[in-house]
Amino acid sequence: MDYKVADMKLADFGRKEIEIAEKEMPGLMATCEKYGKTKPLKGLRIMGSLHMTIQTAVLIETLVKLGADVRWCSCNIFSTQDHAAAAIAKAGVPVFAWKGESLEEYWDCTYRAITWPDGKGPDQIVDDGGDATLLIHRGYQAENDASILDVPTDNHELQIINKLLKKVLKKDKKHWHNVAKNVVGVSEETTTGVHRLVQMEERKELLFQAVNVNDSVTKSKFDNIYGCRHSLTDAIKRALDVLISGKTAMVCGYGDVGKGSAEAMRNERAQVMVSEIDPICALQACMAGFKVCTVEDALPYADIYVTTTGNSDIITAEHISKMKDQAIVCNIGHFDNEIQVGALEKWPGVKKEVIKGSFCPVTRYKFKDGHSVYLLAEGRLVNLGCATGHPSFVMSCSFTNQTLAQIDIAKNPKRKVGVYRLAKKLDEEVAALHLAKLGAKLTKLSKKQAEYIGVPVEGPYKPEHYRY
Ligand code: NAD
Ligand code: 3DD
Repeated sequence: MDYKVADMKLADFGRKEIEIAEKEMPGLMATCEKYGKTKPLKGLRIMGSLHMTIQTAVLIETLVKLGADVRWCSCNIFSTQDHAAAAIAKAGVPVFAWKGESLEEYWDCTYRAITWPDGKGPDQIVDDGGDATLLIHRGYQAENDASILDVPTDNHELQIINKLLKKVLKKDKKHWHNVAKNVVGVSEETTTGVHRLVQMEERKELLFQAVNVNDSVTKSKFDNIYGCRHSLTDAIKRALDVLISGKTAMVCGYGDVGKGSAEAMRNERAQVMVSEIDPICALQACMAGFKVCTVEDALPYADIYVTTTGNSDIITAEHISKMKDQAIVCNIGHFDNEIQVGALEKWPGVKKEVIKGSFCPVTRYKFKDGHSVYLLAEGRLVNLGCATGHPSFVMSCSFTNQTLAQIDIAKNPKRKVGVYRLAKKLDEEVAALHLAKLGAKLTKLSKKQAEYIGVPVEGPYKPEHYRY
């Protein structure tokens, strides 16, 4: 079977929820309407490594309607919604994803999704966090110098990737060179994945063009802010049914995700503190009424900690050892290195107890002094590990950008290797596609007014560098 999911019996339920989601995703529906006949992705092999949720299922079926030959895996071991995966498998799209994958299974799923039955790879990639892009690039580097796979590392995930690549290398010493040669480009969904791409470009390692979807305004200023504003507290409540009102929350980072997360906690009437490194974001947090301090300052007070930085070691094992009894720690950043889970597991005398399994991971750590702290989703992004992520409407904005990015790559196959963004006009079009659903009515700009402010009557209405 060219798929691997948890339970095909969930397919009908998944289909029902996909149909409901479609009503909330006007941007994707309009894109199917606009391009369904011309099929700009016709015959293109598109592999996706992006949380296998109901909303992603609608994205997948949009890509298929535009003519693509799609294979899919998730980009996180806890984020798959099994009924969505089952519905996609039943629709005939090869998908390799289930909630609660081991890391070995996760990377095996990524390899299976990126490899067509004829042994070849994709023409284009939809990536979220860059794991698919990483597998190709590390495989390519290993074919140039296999010794990189033997460099000692205490990074368990890297050991798993190295082991997988050794297996592939044994079968075909040029596999990844051939795969990379055929990849026209990748569209990257999230902030951390874009950081990885920019670093690869700076190191002159990037092997194909990339479209930065995250920095479309209608992605990061919607998904990252309003999506997290919706899904963060959903996850905390599902995990522990804890009252948030009146509690003290420490939100680490006040970027797009931090802004949405801090607002979410304030909407629940928590007392919200924020940590930041960037003086501008810190000042923004002050202006929004949040107390800006360090994690250390918060330890005697905070009941709930949320990391949102995309950085590493934000909450250390030592921090956790000094937290209040019954404190809750979670991360909503892309990777699981914002909280030092490994060091926490090894903390002298700490006792670990699993409260809930992979359907909504909750783990309790009891310290020698008697205090206990709860860790949600094993430090992985909590909104997809302990809940269902962002709602369909906001994901429609993100995924309309993803679809436009895939069309953009298909239209520019010879574009120089580099990291690109979609035109601002497209950003405005994505926004416009979502207004009617909310009953919003745009004001028409007259020719005279357009001349007065120096913009085209039909837009774009802001300069390229405008910060919303
Ligand atoms: P961003 O760059 O806008 O914000 C990150 C903020 O963290 C910045 O303001 C930065 O100054 C701050 N920061 C960095 N190091 C810090 C430190 N040591 N202490 C305090 N603050 C620090 O990025 P973003 O778009 O908000 O994304 C943040 C993370 O969330 C990324 O990993 C992104 O991929 C991920 N993300 C997750 C979801 C989700 O649904 N879970 C959605 C979108 C993005
Ligand atoms: N992400 C959050 N909710 C999601 C959902 N319901 N389906 C798919 C992905 C979802 C993660 C996105 O916000 C991704 O764009 C990111 O991490 O930036």
